[in-house]
Amino acid sequence: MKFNQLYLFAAFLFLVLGCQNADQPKSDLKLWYDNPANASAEDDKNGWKDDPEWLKALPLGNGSLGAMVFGDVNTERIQLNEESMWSGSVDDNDNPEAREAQLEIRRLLFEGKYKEATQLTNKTQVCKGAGSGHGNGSTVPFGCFQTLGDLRIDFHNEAEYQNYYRDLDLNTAVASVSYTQNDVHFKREIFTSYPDQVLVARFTADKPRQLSFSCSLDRPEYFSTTTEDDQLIMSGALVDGKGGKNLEYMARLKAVNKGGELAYNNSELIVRNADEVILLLSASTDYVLKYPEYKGRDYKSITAKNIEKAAAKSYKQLLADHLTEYQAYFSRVELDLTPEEINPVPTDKRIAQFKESQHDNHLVELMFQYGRYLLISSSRPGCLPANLQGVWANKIQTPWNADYHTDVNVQMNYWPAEVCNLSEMHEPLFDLVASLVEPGTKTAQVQYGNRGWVVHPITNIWGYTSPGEAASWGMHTGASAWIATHIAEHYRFTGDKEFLKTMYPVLKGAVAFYLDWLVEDPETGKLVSGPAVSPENTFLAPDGSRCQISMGPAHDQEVIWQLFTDFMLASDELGISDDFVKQTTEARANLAGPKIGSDGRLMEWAHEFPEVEPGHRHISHLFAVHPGEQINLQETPDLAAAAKKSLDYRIENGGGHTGWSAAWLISQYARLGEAEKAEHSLNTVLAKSTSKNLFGQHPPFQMDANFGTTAGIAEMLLQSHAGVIELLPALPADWPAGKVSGLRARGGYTVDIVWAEGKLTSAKITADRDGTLKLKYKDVDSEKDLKAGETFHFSL
Ligand code: FUC
Repeated sequence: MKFNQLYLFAAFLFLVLGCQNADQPKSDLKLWYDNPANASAEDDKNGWKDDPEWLKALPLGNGSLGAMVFGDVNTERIQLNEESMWSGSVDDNDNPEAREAQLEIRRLLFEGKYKEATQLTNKTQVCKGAGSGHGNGSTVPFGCFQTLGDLRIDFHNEAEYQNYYRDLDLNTAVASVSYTQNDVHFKREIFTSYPDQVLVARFTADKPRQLSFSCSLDRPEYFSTTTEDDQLIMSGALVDGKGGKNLEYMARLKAVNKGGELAYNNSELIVRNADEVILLLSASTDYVLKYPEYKGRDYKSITAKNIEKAAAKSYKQLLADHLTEYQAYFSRVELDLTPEEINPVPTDKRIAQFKESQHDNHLVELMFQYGRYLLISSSRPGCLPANLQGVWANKIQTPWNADYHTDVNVQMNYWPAEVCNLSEMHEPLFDLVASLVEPGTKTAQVQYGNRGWVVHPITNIWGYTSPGEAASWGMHTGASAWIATHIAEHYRFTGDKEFLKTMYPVLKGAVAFYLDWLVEDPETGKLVSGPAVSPENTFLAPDGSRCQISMGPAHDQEVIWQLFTDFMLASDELGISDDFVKQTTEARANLAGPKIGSDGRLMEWAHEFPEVEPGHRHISHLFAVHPGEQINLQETPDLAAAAKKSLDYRIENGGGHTGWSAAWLISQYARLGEAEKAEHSLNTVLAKSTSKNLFGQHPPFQMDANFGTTAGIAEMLLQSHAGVIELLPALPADWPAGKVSGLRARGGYTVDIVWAEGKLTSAKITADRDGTLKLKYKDVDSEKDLKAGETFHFSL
């Protein structure tokens, strides 16, 4: 095609695309759509059934306030959440019977009587009472994280509309909606502000006096609305699971208009003929993360003050303060995986196309940054940690109560925090862990007569630390060790000694429990944990019965090894070398370690049992590969090879079939240097476990897949768990050229990497503090002493 023809064609293309909609995405870090989510669709009453329209809505969050924007035209729905909207209450589920039966169970297990031991464990070791209600705990004391309610906006207008567009811009954390109706161009911009603790929604039109609508607030149960001081107020109390009420909550809505009039009645805020309207919403509850009351927050005045303060600011100021705070976190990391043109189709169509193409590197960039966005939006300092659904849920009964599952799920939520340069977002997890020490100490004492504190596979905002209500999953005794390993991880990245000093007693308490819990295996003389499960997995005992309980499952052995290792590091860093540290060091040396089975795979249990479900979603015996450090290519190549065999076998038998499980495989294969297999697992998440709004799918919706995917992509580009910083350890052929900046490495380094034709071209490593940088790229190793703030430029 000659130049002028080419030129004419390009001009024609620009015209077509350009005039389609002035609001088309300028950068590729946007989720965008050319159709709304249907705001009038009813949510399914079944808590476990996803609502397709809700999974098209776009999430906003400031750590405590969550919102899902449907972007519909004639009626808008903004589904609301507040992080502490939990039914339930503090309850005592510790089982004093457990202690007595423990010796007998251990005797049965060491004699190989697994069926009898599992039966006795189900009889004596599980929690007293309803526990989590088998994941349906909204009406039992365990409770359930649930919707705050809905802000519904009715424009009382059924006219046709054109030029529809909506998006969520990850660079600004602002959702927008725009369309033309009756020759008027309408726009909405919505964000949740952390500095001002409000949701802000601005409505504009390109002609005066065009904005007329009514707003209402409601939720499925236990609410009333009133009007006070020109605010629409929804409030109420949730059930305590014991026949009464417990948590109290309030949401306040205020409108600030330019032109037109406002009116209020007890159930509505009405806007007539305005030029511009700003809606401000604040919400809070009486919840406080403090054992044993967990109450006392003055939510009425907090919400009133938030509204008052926000109403005194202009929209411009509200937005500016929000951007300053949000972008300070988000803009730290950039990822560019391809020079290719962005695929100019709406996000829901891109995901559908990916199922076929299995190739869209910009979509991988978007997913990577989306995980960072969701963590910032659901886990700000001073807030509760991200739960199974982050901070977003539209039901009263949410799957698994949207609680904090500590047998992989909440840990996965925080795998991106450090490496993806969002260390502050880790803090809510440490607040939760620290708050579990008191109730966990009681559980350790009552259930087992042990020192220290313990948590099992589930917890909630009411300090639940007892086992679950069924042995098959409820007897995960490695949970507190696993969750406590986040403490030293935070320290390895930040070097924050004050943090380490503050959390040392928490770490020590976790160690104390296991020093009392571990017993010598009469066969090997090694220390083993049990009665315990390999999370939620079942084996066939020699008598053919299906069992879960054993002594020394690999998972427990590995998380306890990591906990002891972390405690020894913390003690060393703080200059503590007392008897307790000595005991811990000896105990670690005497722990039963990872073993390779006769088929060359890493053994999941202390004995080689046939698996009931060879493709099980949990890969708990591979904790030592990731997120642990006990097994790695550098120091334990044989165990690493066995681990790879276990992974391949799991997948050959259907493993990785839940979003989080496939996401974990990305990091596992990356740690084993298997780039193509890591990318294959990534593609599996994108193709099979990703909703139209890019929310992860278990199914149902579960957010850990988002966080696990973001962490997995980082793990393919940078690793630092084995004492060296490894550049591009698992770079797939599909990412031949690219760059990443702002990733973090243990030892306190910020790392930028550029590559082309599948090879490293350069790297920049900046040190937070004085130290010796150990760097590795393929078989090139280098070492360099760096001063705090100094940057090392590495190239081949
Ligand atoms: C564990 C997992 C399930 C689910 C639940 C929230 O029980 O085994 O797959 O993710 O947590």
